[in-house]
Amino acid sequence: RNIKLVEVRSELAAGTRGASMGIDALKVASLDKKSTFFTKFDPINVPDANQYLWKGNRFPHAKYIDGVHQVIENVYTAIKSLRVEKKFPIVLAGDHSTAAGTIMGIKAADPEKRLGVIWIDAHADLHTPYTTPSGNMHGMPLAMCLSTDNLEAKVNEPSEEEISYWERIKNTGGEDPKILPQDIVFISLRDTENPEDHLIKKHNIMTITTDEVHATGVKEVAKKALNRLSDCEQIYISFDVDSMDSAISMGTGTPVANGITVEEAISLNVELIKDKRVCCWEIVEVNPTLDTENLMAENAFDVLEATTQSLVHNF
Ligand code: DIR
Ligand code: MN
Ligand code: MN
Ligand code: MN
Repeated sequence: RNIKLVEVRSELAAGTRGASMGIDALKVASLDKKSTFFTKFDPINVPDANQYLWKGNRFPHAKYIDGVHQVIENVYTAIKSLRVEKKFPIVLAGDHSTAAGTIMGIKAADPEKRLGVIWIDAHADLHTPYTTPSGNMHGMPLAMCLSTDNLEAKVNEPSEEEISYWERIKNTGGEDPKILPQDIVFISLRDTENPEDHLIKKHNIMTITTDEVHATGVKEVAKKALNRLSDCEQIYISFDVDSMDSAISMGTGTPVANGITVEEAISLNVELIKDKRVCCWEIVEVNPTLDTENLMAENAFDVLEATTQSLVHNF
């Protein structure tokens, strides 16, 4: 297929600084591994808004939401036009918030097609400014796409300005929700807060645990996830590197124990991307400033390279 590499160097929405360097750490990893991967693609760069970091944050329940809004609009525009041209975006991003722009762009290019999401992540990223424990907007992209405020589980009192930016973000690419909650599948989810659990329970969102991946194997898990999305005509896969176990993921902002292995991550993504409905794949949250060696990026690069190879070989 017609692959287009997309680079998004935003780190505004992560709680720890440094995720904007994740893409370059992946490139260093590819050189150390003597891979020609990055010579094969001519990437496009989506403008970030990391200059907002220097102005300081004035939004406690949605940090840097003015800049985050700008980057999501940029990603939305880039992904929409790639999808209109029937390109397959492989997105390399910093913090996970920008995945909302990716989803909104995919949806806007084919608004009549039902879009499923496979979210491989330790976290559910279902927070809103009304529920976030941290104010970090990388915990919010799926709520943006569901267009929910989750007021039933409200814990914060966001300001008028925070709400006004939040409304604008949710309405990027149109007011309707971009996805249905039943069209999300979580894999290796293991670090959620009560307001997220509320949504997962209320909408019966499928969650495949790490133990299930270990026990039944990657092929069964891939089949189960893809079957759940049998009514979807398009599928987007979002791979947050913190889905992998904290033993091999120090180089990410929020490592969590009991994650999948790098081998499982590779074969899972290789398997999933064989489904012809998959139209975009994204990898996020590598932060080399938190690593001693470039181990996180090296593991993440192996997933990126193997997944892309699977995509190329199966078409
Ligand atoms: C937590 C952590 N749920 C929060 N979220 C992370 O702050 O919203 N998402 N790390 O990737
Ligand atoms: Mn995430
Ligand atoms: Mn995560
Ligand atoms: Mn947490």
